[in-house]
Order: sequence, then C-alpha cells, then structure tokens
Amino acid sequence: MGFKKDFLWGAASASYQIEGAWDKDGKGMSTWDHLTEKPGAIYQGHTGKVACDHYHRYKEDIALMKEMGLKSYRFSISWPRILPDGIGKINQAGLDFYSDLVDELLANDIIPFPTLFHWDFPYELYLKGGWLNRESSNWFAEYTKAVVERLSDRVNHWFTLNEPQVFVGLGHITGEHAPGLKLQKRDIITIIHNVLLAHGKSVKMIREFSKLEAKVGMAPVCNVFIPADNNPRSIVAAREAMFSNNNGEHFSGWSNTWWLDPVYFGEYPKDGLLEAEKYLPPTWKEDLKTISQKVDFLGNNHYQGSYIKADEKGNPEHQRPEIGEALTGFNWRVTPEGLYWGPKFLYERYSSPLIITENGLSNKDWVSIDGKVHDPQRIDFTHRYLREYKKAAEDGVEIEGYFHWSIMDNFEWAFGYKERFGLIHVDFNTQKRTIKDSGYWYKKVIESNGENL
Ligand code: PNW
Repeated sequence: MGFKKDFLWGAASASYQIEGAWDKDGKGMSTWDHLTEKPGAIYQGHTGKVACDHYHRYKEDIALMKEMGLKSYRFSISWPRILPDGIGKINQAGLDFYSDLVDELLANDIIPFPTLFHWDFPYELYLKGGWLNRESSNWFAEYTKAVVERLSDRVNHWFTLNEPQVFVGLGHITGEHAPGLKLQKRDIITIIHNVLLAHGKSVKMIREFSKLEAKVGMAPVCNVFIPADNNPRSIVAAREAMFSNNNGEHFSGWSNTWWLDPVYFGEYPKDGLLEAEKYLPPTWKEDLKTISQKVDFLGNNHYQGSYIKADEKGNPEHQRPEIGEALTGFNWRVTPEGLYWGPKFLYERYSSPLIITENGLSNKDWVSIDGKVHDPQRIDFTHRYLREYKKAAEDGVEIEGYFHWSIMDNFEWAFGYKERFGLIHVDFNTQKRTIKDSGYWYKKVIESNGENL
C-alpha cells in the first residue's frame, strides 16, 4: 500500500509571493508591502507589488494547474485584501477575488485548500502592536469569520497559519522578514502565545461558521532529525532531538514541541516552561484550552533535515555536510529521508494524519534554446523525497497529501526573485509562464498516484 486513493496531490503558493496588485481594488497595506520599501531589506530592492500578477492572471494559472493534473491547490488569503485595516470594514472586492478563484478551481476539478495567514500581516494592526498585542488573536478570529462566511459554502479544507516559526523567528527576532523587528525573549514568548491563541480561535470560528463540514489544521515547519545510520541508538537520539526544547537562552521559536504540544495536548512542554513560564500571561493555562481545539490534520513544510548519529553511550553527534555534498540553489541540504522520519516521528507523537504542505528546491532555472525549461535537479530531488514519503505511508503513517513548493516561480521574500522554486517558470519581464520539465514529470506521478516512483 502506497498513497491512498484520494491522496491530495498538489502545489502551493502564498498571496504576497504571487498576487501582485498590492494596492488594487481597496486592498490595505501589509507589513510586507512596508518592509519591501526599506532600502537594503530585500535582494536588489525587489518587491511583491507585481510579482506573478496572479491577481489578474489566475485563470491562466489555473489552466496550467489543470494541465499538470493537480488534484488540489494550496494558496493563501491576503488578510489586508479582505480587511484593509485588519479589522472593521470588509473589502468586498477582496472577497470577490478569492470567491472567483475558488469557483475557477472547482470548475477545473481542483480542490481549493486556503491558508488564512502566510505572513502578509495588516500594517494597520502592526501599528497597534501586531502579534505583541493580546488582541491579535481576536483580530485573527474576526478575519477568519469574514473569509469563512464567504467561502465555506465551497471550501472545506483550511489551514490557519503557515510556518509560525518563520514569521516569528525571521520577522521578530532576526528582523530579516516583515515586520523587521529584533525583539527579546520575553516578547517572543508573548508573541508565540498570541499566535497559538489566534490559531485556536480561528479553528473555533471555522467550526462555528462553516457551511460545509470543515477540515482544518496548522502548517508549521518542523525541525526534522534523521538517524544517520540503522543503529537503534541513533533512532532514539533523533527522536529525542525532535521533541526536546532546543531553544536555549536565545529563544528562537524553532522548537517542535513548543508549537505543537499546546495544539495537540493542551500543554506547553515542561522543559520549555522552565525558561519561559515567567514570561507567559497570567491566563496561560486557561488559554491552552482555546489553543487545543481539535484539528483534523497536521500540515508540515519540509525542506531539509539534520542527520544525527549516536555514539556507544547514546550521545548524539550532529553530522556535518560532507565535502562536495549536493546543495540546492539556496545552499540547503538534500535530505530525502526527512520525508520518512519527519512524518513518522510526528505521527508517533501526535497521532495526527499528516499533509506535507510544502517541499521543493530552488534553482536558477531558465528557458532553454528549445523553449523548454530543463530542471533535472528538481525532478531528482522530488523523486527522492517522494519515495521516502511513500515509505512512511507503507509503514502505516496516515498521510493525506503532498503540496510541492511552489506552483510557480515567485517572490522569495528577502531574496526577491533570485531563487526559483516553481514547477512553472515565470518570466518576470513578460509574465510568460512555461511549465518546467519537473511540472510534466509531476503530472505523471499524479496520474499513476505515485506508483511509478
Ligand atoms: C517557506 N528554513 O519558508 C515558506 O513557507 C515559503 O513561503 C517559502 O517561499 C519557502 O519556504 C521557500 O523558502 C521557509 O530556514 C523559510 O528551513 C525558511 C526555512 C524553511 C522554509
């Protein structure tokens, strides 16, 4: 048994990375619109103002998805497009866009799978303190309700948050992402708590207001540790590394348990509480009841893992990359076994069906002289990762889907348009789309339901 019959084969994107139309039809400003105005913040001063102009070209893009045989499409909704000030007045034109997008997907037999928040936070709410303000969870709930009331007669798959680790860590600790802050541990603990609360309240809203029976989850990016050999001690060491609070003095927010134990167990992990409890709000225990709403699946973005080997005493040794080891355009490692061990360890601990919500690699692909885009590395990368993912399914891990990152080349945050992750090539001067070789390869994978891997 490999991938189940109705497995969701898809690809993913995010509003700020593809839509463009940054100030069209009443859209408010996001913290990403704001950060990209800052000199030096983004590679070559690139912005998402136009990006792939998907806002105007979504029909053409969906036709390409159809051509590639996608079963589902994971996109995100821009909060300030729906609520220009983040709260209060609803912008109907913003809702119309997503409503039309959903109709077009359904007309092409593609299941819409929106994520409510993929980092484009309303600038007006940033002025009110952003995620530091305890009210942020109520703001997010209000926004969720506006979206669910409009789309839930046709949409029944939802993700609340994309990679909270990254928008907290890069956005609020290192300052490389919006809103570009460099805060200290006390504030970070507060922010994580508010973000978790926002997730919980959002799930409640979806359950309460959805017209169809909704399935919902969160899409974090987890640290994945891979046993470097078959020694059972290495497996134990890798599992321990995955589920210990490895934040240390500099609370990076990159802890799997700090994010997931509250959602699944209604508890913060004890080892993390030792250092963080003093910063939590007095209501934190009560809040955990809201945070731990039942979810239907665990989304997980996975790019690269780390290898761990245990010595005779069981002490973990982190394996360094080998000389000459394969690296992606981003210099990320190629670690296919992460798509076996990540799902396996996560499933053991949280017993939740899993969906890989992102996986892929960047390269500097170009259109060749024959008019095609040849990207053998992307094919090989995806092939290797999917084989491991299939093995997880064969081992009894419940997996429901796989979304390749990304459907098309797009605005890669602080790296602008330097890195290309797409299955579809985009010429950013002409907006011409070309399905890459990997896109045609993926089509065959989907047609055979992964039998050919
Ligand atoms: C994800 N890391 O970010 C995001 O969800 C996407 O929007 C983004 O385009 C994609 O991955 C590629 O970067 C990540 O440090 C950022 O391991 C950082 C990491 C992983 C994912």
